[in-house]
Amino acid sequence: MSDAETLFEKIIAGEIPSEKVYEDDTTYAFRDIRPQSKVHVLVVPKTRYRNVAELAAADPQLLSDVITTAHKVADLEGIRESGYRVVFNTDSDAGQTVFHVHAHVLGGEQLGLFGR
Ligand code: IU
Repeated sequence: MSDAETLFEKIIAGEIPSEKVYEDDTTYAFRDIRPQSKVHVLVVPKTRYRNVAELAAADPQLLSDVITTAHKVADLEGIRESGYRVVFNTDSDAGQTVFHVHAHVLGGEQLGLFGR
């Protein structure tokens, strides 16, 4: 397993420091080190799957937990009313770099359009 694959497991285990926003039995949320918007939080399931497609196929309940945590993060960050975006980058063309599925929660300002 490459460092990129094990990185988020180390963050969840507290072996690599992170700015935790929320944690429960199945998910962990922390601030992205290179924020793309005023609020940029990553939500990861504590069990590793490569991407959201694999997670959806293997454990739909856990995918639901990740989504629920993403919206909880929006509440905690005070952006539920103003709006926010939840994104799963999936494989190469989407620019996925860490192959431990994670939802990006983005907001706190007007976001740009999708695409290139
Ligand atoms: P992607 O969807 O795989 O491209 O997103 C990976 C994100 O993980 C990216 O936004 C990085 O800034 C972020 N990240 C991090 O927060 N902490 C790290 O140690 C590393 C990447 I490496």
